[in-house]
Parts: sequence; C-alpha cells; structure tokens
Amino acid sequence: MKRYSALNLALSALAGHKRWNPAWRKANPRPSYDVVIAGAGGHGLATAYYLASKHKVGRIAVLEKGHLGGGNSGRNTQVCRSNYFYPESGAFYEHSLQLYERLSHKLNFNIMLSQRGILELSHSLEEMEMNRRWANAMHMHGIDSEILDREDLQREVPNMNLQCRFPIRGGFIQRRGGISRHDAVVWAYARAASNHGVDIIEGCEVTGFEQSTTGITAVQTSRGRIAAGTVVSCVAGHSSQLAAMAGLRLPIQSMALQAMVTEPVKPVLDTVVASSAVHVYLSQSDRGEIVIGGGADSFCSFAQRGSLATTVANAASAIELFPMLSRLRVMRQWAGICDIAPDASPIVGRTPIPNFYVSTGWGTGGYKAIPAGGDTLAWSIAQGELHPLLQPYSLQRFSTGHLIDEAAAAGVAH
Ligand code: FAD
Ligand code: PYC
Repeated sequence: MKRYSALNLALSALAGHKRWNPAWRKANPRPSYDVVIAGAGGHGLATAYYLASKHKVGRIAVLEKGHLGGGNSGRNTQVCRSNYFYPESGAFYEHSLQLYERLSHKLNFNIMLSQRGILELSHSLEEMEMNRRWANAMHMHGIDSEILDREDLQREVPNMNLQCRFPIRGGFIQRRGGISRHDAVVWAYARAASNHGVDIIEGCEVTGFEQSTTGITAVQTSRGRIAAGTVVSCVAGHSSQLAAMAGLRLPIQSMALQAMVTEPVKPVLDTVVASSAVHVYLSQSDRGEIVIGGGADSFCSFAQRGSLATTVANAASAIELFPMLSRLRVMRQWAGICDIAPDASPIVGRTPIPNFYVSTGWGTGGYKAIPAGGDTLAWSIAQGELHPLLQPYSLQRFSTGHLIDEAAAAGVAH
C-alpha cells in the first residue's frame, strides 16, 4: 500500500497522478474463510480491520450486497460525540471518540474529524435541570461537558433564535464532539483492512446459512457457497432478516431515519446544535451545506426513503431555530434503515448459535461507535469472551432486564 504523504502526493503529481493504486483490492470469494462478515459498512470493515491487524486472524472476508459504504455508514449526518448519561454508554462512546481522535494518523487517511462541539439545548427549567444532571454525569465519568446559559449561547451561536417556540433557557456543550467525514471513515477502514489481507467482496449478498449441531458451517451468497468458521452480522437495518435466515429472532425494529442538506452557503454555523424539544439537529458541512436531521419515522419500514411528514417537520423545526435558513433551497433528502432495539442501545456479541455474532441495534447513532464497535467486537471474537465494554450490550440483557434506555440520547429523541 502506498502511504498517503505530502512527498508521495508531490511525486505522483510529477508522474501525472498515474501511480496511485486502488485504495482496496476488489476480491473474489474463496471457498472458505476463518471469519465471514456480512455487511461492508463501518462496523463490518472496522471489525475486519481490528481482527486482522490486532489479533492476526487470517482469512477474513467482508461480503457486501451492494457497494461498500452504501448503507447507513454513507448516509448519516456524521456526528461524533460521547455525551451520554449512563456510565456504560459513556465508557463505550468515549473509547470510540478517543479512537476517532487518533484514526487519521493510525489509518493514514484523513477522516476530517472536526471537533467543533455538540450543543444540546434546554427549552425549559425542567429540561435545564435534566441537562445539568446529564452534563454532571459526564463529568463524573471523566468526559468533558460545559453548561451554558442564554448569554453564552447568544455568543456561541449568534444566528440562533433564542425566542423560538419553547424559548431556549440554556444548554450544555461537549467541545470534543463534532463531525467527521463518513465516506472517509469507511474508505480508511476498507483500505487498511485490505492491506492486512482482508477480502472485501462487493456485489455479494448473503442469502442463507448452512448449519450443523455446532453452528453455522457455510454462508450461501449470490456468488456461491462460502464455508465459514465464524460468521458476523453487521448489516444494520437488515439484521432481523439476516438473523431469521439463521433461525433467530432479534429484538430489533427497522425504521427509516432521514436527513437533508441545503444549497451551500458561506460559514454560518460552527458547531453542531441539537434540540430535543424543537426536535431537530443541524450542522454545516465543509462544503457549506446546512445538514438537517430529526427523528426517525414513527413506523417500521424497509423503504429507504423517509416519509414526507418527517421531511416537512424537520424543515419546519430547522427554520424555527434558525429563521435565516428559510430562503435556502434543499438540495438533497435521503434516508437509511436503522436497527433499533427496545432500549435504543446496541446489541453486540454472541448469539445462541455459538459461532454467529451480531453487531446491531446501532440504530440512529452507530456512526460515532464504528471504531469502538469494531475494536471491541474483534477482541471478543479473538478472545472467545465478551470485551468488558460490550458486556452491558449482550442479548442477555433482554432476559435479565438490565436495559440501558438511550432513546432520548440519539441526536434527538426517537
Ligand atoms: P451500514 O453502514 O448500514 O452497513 C451495513 C451493510 O450491510 C450495508 O452496506 C448493506 O448493503 C449490507 N447488507 C445488508 N444486507 C446484506 C446481506 N444480506 N448480505 C450482504 N450485505 C448486506 N450515527 C451517528 O453516530 N451519528 C450521526 O450523525 C448519525 N446520523 C444518521 C443519519 C441518518 C440519516 C441515518 C440513516 C443514520 C445515522 N446514524 C448516525 C446511524 C449510523 O449511520 C449507523 O448506526 C451506522 O452507520 C451503522 O453502521 P453499520 O456498519 O452497522 O451499517
Ligand atoms: O447519535 O449523534 C447521534 C446522531 C446525530 C444524528 C443522528 N444520530
């Protein structure tokens, strides 16, 4: 793999940029692998990368039914943060944010992490009180957070309408939160995994499993049968369908979450702003577009569109907070199918089928989790036991009742 560096850029420029190799190999399926991962989104690719690089597992394939990063990992609004209330979530997402902070260097790929801060707004004294508890809980877990009053907010985000419906009382900010470039994260992991010998096979849909009494023995795909030692499902909104092929029923609902971007403008918003009461979050992309998102559709669906009612609600909420946006045209609107567990927390680890692992339930908030999700799942597969950070997130919590209710913490409440 040729390193990306100023020197190599200059030398390649002199050679007319004809010396660059593709970032990852286009592999064809082999008859068998030690580990087969379904889904080449961020979680599948990161798991493959850490398995190969840290744990020296050979013969890994990542099977993708469409193109790499064409699922939610290439459709999200790029928010990275660890501003969670519950200690389990704080520990897990803080690990992820710390990995993000070093990822460009580690993978030799600029993921454009911009720690511009994520601001959660409070619109009533009660919400201010809740957010104060939230910010204090983060402090107690060693995660940065700062409470802001109205005057602070006026200074921090001068274009915001503090007198909006549900007038703004204050808020809190995690300054290390922000955004990173989602395509770059996927491409960076794909390049690094491929460099460690992982076969990334696009246009290869998993269509079924062959099983014996010891577990899954082979994966049936649109490109033939592949024998597998261990199988990992990283297919996000299609997790319940894939699990059903193995005879399992997961506590997962699939719902569309949508977002939109306006035409680009000069810099007007230099932080991520989220409001649970007005029910919208916004940021400005490096290209100048205002990125707008809100809640998931309130019904289950595999239609990757997002409802018009939610599009209208998101646009109306954005204008409520930032009236100056009202004259901008919307350039694009899109959606992804999210895998949502009853407590809106992830489900990661072994299933009742001993060699079948799932990484699911990332729902509307799994982009920020990609580095830690991959790192801890790879550790769990290699060690044969659940990584300590993943222990709260096993399937068992639905029988023990130890749920971690994060439905109110995913950008906006869902
Ligand atoms: P994906 O990236 O969806 O990858 C799964 C892959 O599996 C897909 O490429 C799919 O084609 C493939 N696949 C499916 N079935 C099969 C099969 N049978 N065989 C082979 N391949 C298959 N999270 C945040 O943290 N911050 C955000 O700001 C944020 N914003 C979001 C905004 C939107 C509009 C959406 C939709 C999601 C958002 N999320 C956000 C959530 C985040 O994008 C996801 O949780 C995360 O990307 C999931 O990654 P993944 O690798 O599990 O899934
Ligand atoms: O989890 O941070 C998040 C998020 C932001 C937008 C959608 N999800």
